[in-house]
Amino acid sequence: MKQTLVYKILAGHLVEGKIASGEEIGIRIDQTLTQDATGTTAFLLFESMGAGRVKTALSVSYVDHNIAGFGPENQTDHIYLQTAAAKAGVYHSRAGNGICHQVHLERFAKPGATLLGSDSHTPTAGGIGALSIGAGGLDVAVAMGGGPFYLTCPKVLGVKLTGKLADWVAAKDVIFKLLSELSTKGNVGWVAEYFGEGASGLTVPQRATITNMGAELGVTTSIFGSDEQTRKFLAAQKREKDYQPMAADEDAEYDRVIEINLGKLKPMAACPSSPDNVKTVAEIAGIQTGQVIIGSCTNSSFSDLMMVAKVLKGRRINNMVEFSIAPGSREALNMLAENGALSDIISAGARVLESGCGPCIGQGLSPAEEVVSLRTFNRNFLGRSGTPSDQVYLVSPETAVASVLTGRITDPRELPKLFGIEYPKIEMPGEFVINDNMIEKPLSEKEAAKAEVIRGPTIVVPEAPTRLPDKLQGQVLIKCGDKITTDHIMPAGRFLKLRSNVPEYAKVVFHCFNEKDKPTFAERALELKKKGTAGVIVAGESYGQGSSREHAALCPMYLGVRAVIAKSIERIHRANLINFCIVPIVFVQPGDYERVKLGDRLQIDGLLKAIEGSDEVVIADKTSSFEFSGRLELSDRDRRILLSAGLLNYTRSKANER
Ligand code: MIC
Ligand code: SF4
Repeated sequence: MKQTLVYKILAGHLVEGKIASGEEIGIRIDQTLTQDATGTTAFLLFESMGAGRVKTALSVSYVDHNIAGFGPENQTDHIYLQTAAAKAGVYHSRAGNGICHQVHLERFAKPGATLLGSDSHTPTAGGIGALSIGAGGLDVAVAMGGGPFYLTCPKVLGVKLTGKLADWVAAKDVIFKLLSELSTKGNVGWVAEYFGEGASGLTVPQRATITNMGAELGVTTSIFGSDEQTRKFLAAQKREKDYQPMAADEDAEYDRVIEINLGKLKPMAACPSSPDNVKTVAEIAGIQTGQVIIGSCTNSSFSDLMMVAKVLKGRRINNMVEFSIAPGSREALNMLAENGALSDIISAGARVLESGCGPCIGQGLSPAEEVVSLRTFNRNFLGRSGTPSDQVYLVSPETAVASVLTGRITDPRELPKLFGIEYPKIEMPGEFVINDNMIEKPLSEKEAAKAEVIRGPTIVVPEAPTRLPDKLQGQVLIKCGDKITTDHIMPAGRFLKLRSNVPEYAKVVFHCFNEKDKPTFAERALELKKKGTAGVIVAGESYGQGSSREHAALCPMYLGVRAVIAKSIERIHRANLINFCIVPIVFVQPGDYERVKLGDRLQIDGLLKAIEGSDEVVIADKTSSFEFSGRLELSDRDRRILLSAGLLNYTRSKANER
């Protein structure tokens, strides 16, 4: 059969199962990446598995999220990660060296390789032809120890690109187009594979913008083939040896094909507060903006920033706009500094931030209450900026720079008319300026044996889950609606520094739903836990969308939550729930969602038996006196993990068997 590129790479890495959509498969992982906000837990769990040295071809630990250093927690994490990585045989990219996905694309990602990362935007590396998947830290820790990664063999969506982007229309507009058609819901179990002559015309950084934001569709990953563009990029990064051409077979069969004519696209924006709330920029043009930020792992490459510098050269930003740039990597920042473009950006009035996630994850630059903020990021969930009622629009760098000059949302195609600016075509540099001196090499096995791992006092080893009872007696602690993101469940922003301390971080579970002068979710949950009653979360469609943060399972688990009953649950979050022994249950009749009320006492008899071999459980609502059915969408492995009290225990018991 003619194969898609995704299936070729999966088949080449298959260790368990068979390649057919819907089947559970285990694949060998070549590379892993962790970042600091998920990485401390990943490394603590890796250490507690007793795995010693990593068994992958390459593992890299990045520090990019928690770098502002308000209080001792951030640097304590960095020191721990640096020493733990060195001992475990892992490369370590230090704070300031850049955002994990950007740096990985530049320095490490390889066409045809598998990459598992503890961050949902790991598919950025799909821009170079790597099969790259985001997962929870514990799954990554297991892969670091040489274990396979298990996933449902996906369906493949072919995205056929034709034509060529017009001037001022960007790669970001391609993914906006797709988000406007497919939305952020209902794409679980799919991957997006891009092909066609339009795809061949896109550079690797452009492709990476598209695969990065595929995360917002909720697909398992997104990928482009590896071709002449890929070779050129790798050669310019002095890594041509990593190049190999990769493509789907001609006439490969896709489960669905969508065609996008690049030539017909217009500048677009994701309006507040969801990445799929897409409109054309022309439709929203004229809205006053008070903040513009260019950065994040989606749109902060050297080429993006060069375009911005060329537009700004000799000009001044609008006096009512606060403008910042956060280059994605130190490589990009350094090159802008060397060629003078940074000076053009600074002279125009930009504030230059560190190379890191920064405002994308609410680390500073929260807008004022009424201010419209334009960002080249990938997520605009309400409150993620740090301002609870924020109005964040996601745009391309082209739209951002046009708007920073006018102070209003501006279609960049107006720039020639408004300011006489011609579209600056940015050629990919023939050679990037390479400087890896902020990437620490791991210690040799001999040196590592003697090396100490420094774990400071703000790092607390997370508690392991306990076994599930056969008769689950619980109470509904919260009833939420559709599209609850992991940002709702576990806020980042000013709480991000608590990632290495679950008892502290757990205090802010569902923080955005807590009401003044009323007990918080955490207080109510702990009260129940003391009485031996399980906490239950009830939710609508697409529960747990967004990030890979396993704290959205780990912290509720710590508070005594044992089940989530929702209309649907997103892939990474669902896996995290199982890994931390919380049972994911899907309403068989979506109408039952309406009947279950906050505070209802629920009972499931024979839960363990059901997990062992059934696809359904019967849930008795003791308060409202009715029963309803819940679906258990579990693979055999999921069942074994739940019955072993979570992935860590399961991995340990498998190791003991061996
Ligand atoms: C995000 O963009 O939400 C993050 C912060 O990068 C997360 C990871 C995390 O919460 O640490 C992600 O995308 O997985
Ligand atoms: Fe960092 Fe934002 Fe990218 Fe997440 S989406 S990795 S917070 S830059």
